[in-house]
Amino acid sequence: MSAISRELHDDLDGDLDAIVGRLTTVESWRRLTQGQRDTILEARDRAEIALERLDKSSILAEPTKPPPGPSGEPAPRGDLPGWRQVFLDDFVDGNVPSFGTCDRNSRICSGLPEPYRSRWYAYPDYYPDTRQQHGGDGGYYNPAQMEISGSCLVLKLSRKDGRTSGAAPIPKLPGGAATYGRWAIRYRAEASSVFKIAWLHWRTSSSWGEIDFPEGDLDGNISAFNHHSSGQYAKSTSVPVAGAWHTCVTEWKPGSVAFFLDGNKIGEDTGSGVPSTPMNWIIQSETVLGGAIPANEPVRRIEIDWVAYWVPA
Ligand SMILES: [Ca+2]
Repeated sequence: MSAISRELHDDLDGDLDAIVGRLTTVESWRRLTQGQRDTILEARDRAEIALERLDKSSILAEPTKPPPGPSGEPAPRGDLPGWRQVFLDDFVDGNVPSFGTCDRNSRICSGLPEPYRSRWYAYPDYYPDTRQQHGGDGGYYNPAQMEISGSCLVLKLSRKDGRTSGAAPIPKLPGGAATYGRWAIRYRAEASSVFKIAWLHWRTSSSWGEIDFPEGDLDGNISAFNHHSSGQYAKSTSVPVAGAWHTCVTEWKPGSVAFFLDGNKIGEDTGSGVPSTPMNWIIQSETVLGGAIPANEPVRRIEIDWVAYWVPA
């Protein structure tokens, strides 16, 4: 039973008791004719039957649990010990065919209606990806090729005539860049030798640093990194990036960055390179960095079933 329906039901029930109780006090009752008494008792019986029906009706039925979503693992709702959830998108607020064009100043994507508009921004289509910046043969992020459908955010990566269309959605997390946090994402990717994911947190301070997880080519394995100005922490796995649903969680606390893959801790950096200044989260998906790649590659999809974020409690 929903809270509102329960409240309505209890109000009706309470009113009925009060009315009948008041009318049937000895003094009031005495003043009534037998006909008036019969009318009141019949009205009470009818109201009781109506309440009983209301109890059994679908209006007051227990709300059905949200479906688990395409990945079979429902979005994590609520706080956890030590963490307060401040962002969750399960992509169940309607389908969106395209993010459209994204404006770097307003951080608004033209194709996104609310509530997604307030939750998401993405790199605009003139932002070069990492390979384009270094070798000139990568491509650009293309928000027009992102959609929301089937309870997922879908990134459609493609390559045509030597130019990649990647995707870099950015959740608009309450509070913006933050120091410490817990980020979780559930995704499935199609394999490809042309694209990679480097879903990362980057430092907003002048001191360079990046936490990347999950990172890997779409035909490679999942790795985790904490890069910083004096070195890096790296952890590789034998779990392929593509082909199956995975849940990746990054927990960043004072003196520790821990990485969890499908519920198992795969690594933790407790070294001096653990950052202590604010970071932003970008779901950066782009051209692989190494090796020769074909000029054309058909669309490879990355489905993201849900995204969640917690701040320290
Ligand atoms: Ca979903």
